[in-house]
Amino acid sequence: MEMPGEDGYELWLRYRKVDNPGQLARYREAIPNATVLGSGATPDIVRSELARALPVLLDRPVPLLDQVQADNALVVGTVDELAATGVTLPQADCCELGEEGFLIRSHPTAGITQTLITGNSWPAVLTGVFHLLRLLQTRQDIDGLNLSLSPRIRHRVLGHWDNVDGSIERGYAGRSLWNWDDLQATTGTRYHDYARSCASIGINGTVLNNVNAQAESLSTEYLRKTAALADLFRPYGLRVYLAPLFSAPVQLGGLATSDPRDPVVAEWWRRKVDEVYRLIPDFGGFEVKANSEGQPGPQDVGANHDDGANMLAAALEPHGGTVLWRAFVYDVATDADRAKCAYKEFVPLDGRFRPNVFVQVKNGPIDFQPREPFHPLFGAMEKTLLALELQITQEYLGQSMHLVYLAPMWKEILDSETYAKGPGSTVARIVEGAADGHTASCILGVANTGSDRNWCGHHFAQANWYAFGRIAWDSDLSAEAIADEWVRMTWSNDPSVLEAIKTMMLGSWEACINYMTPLGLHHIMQEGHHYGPDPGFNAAPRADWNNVYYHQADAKGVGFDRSSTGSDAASQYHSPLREQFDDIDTCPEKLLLWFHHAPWDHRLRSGLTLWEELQQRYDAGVAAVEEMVSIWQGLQAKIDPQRHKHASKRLKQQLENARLWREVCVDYFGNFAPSKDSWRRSLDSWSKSATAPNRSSSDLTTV
Ligand code: GCV
Repeated sequence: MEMPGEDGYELWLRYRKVDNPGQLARYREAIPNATVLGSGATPDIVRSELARALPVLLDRPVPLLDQVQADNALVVGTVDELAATGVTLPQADCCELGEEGFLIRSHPTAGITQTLITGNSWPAVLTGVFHLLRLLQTRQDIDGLNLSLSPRIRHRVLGHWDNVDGSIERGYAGRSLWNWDDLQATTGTRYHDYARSCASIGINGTVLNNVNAQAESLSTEYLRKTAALADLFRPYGLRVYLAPLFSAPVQLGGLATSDPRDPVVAEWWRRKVDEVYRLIPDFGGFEVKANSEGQPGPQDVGANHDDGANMLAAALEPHGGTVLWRAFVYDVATDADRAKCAYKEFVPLDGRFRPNVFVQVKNGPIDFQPREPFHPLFGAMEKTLLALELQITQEYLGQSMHLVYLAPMWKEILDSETYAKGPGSTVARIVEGAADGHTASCILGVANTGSDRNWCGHHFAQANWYAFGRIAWDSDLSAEAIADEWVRMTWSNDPSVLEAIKTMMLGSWEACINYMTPLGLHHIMQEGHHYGPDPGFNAAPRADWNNVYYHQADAKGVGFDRSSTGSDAASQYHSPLREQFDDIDTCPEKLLLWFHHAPWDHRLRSGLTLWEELQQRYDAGVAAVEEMVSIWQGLQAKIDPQRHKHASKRLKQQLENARLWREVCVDYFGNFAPSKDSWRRSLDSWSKSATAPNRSSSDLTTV
């Protein structure tokens, strides 16, 4: 019998009957009923989630009891509420949880074993409830549970690049989720489902608007709309943030300047922030893009980043708000190598930011490329709070057309040794604050959500939203473990489906690198929309917007020389990395062309020359996508037809694109390489049907 079609709306919160009879019996025995203590919006959300999930998972009614009785099986409440029923947990256990951690514990009492879910706040308890449901969804053993889980990063934020007109910058899944036109009137289910999904993976903040900001986001009219969303999101533990336009005092306030050193400007912001907090008492703060890609900022009036960030921070500080000041700057006057600019601008400011300012740094020094080394600011500003910015939306990685599971990339970054304080000072430990003794910490992911029914355009792009939340909560989780959870929850617990999909996902990032930008190549996508290949692009108004700037291919070789014979960006890293990156023989091959202009006949560890290896990588990338297509075809009978067909179409498109990337890049670089013949050998076997993608990114949301 054919399975009913599914549209992907449920995401990973896809509750289905536990199919293994033994496990089902065990779960039924453990959870014959549930009791949610307390009253209020969040306890009600917990009740409704349990009422939605348990009867389906256990395939029978699971009464939600009002009262605490001796035979309560699953008891959910805060530490204080549990204590009021006579269940007192050791003080040390409760303190350890902090405000957001939760505890799930099997608790033998009066002849039965209860399962307790508790925490010091209701949002923490809600996260715990989702965790227990995840254990059921992924068919884990729930006997003798004793889990105490707390996040190591305090602010775990989604950044939406959504404009007030409903469009999304770098959005590939339809229009904005926020319907600004009738926000106050509407309390749509979709808002709740968004917040619910965030809560289920521990995301606790959301920046509602684009960092390429519009002044009107701070107008009273929009603040009221923002407050309506904040009210909806609050019970889910989700705080809203905004991205203000730095020159709003001029645009919105009618002042003559937005100079942060001017007391009139500071006062304007203080009043504006007070207004925000009157409407949204738990407002998270501001994410600011200043003096970057044409956005206004303090440097326009001769002030600097610290002046701007601190002025906003002073206004937010009495209310407990935070500034996320982005370090995505690359003024050519700072350095001719774009990769060096942020470090040169920000390192001299270390120690000058107020305690509620994060300098928010992208994972790599250019711009969310398929692979970059970690940003050298990590490990270079020990007196400053550094937030890590990741991009969930796949701007440079095939957008919502390509299946690319990003957790392995994020893990590579987080696990990178910076050597700032010797071994162990990884990017993760710096972001968590542990390496430098900071107690505040923040990670932000640029969201990939939109109005498409399946939220993310590609069913598999949902995995990246999920993985962001899980990694933000616990950066020690492996990409494989997260994929395992997500596949079980989203697709199936059938071992053959699970293993097949995990194989596709876990190889997909390296495949994408190989068919787009192997060996450290970067930024050779088509101009503007960044979708397909265009390594020869050389018509931009500034050098570092041209693709030829990034690969520098010539008769001698290819790659950007960032060693000491070139821009010396390698020296922005700590020893021993700087020496390792500096030397072509010790530089990791995955970053070879990032740091070196390598000769075409340079020998790689495989024994191949650079030119041969480059072609081999392009071939490997295409072959990996062919394999993904074939694995997915093999799953047809085991996946619902609607989602299978949707993903099939996109995988075919991905294969076509991968072949095109190979053809265009090998052809282009072949013009510089010593012998074209060596690659022509494989040309005949390539698909000739591929055509250059000639579409705007908005066309990409439909298959
Ligand atoms: C929001 C890249 C993107 C821009 C984005 C910018 C940023 O340059 O292409 O769309 O703007 O990064 O992160 O500010």
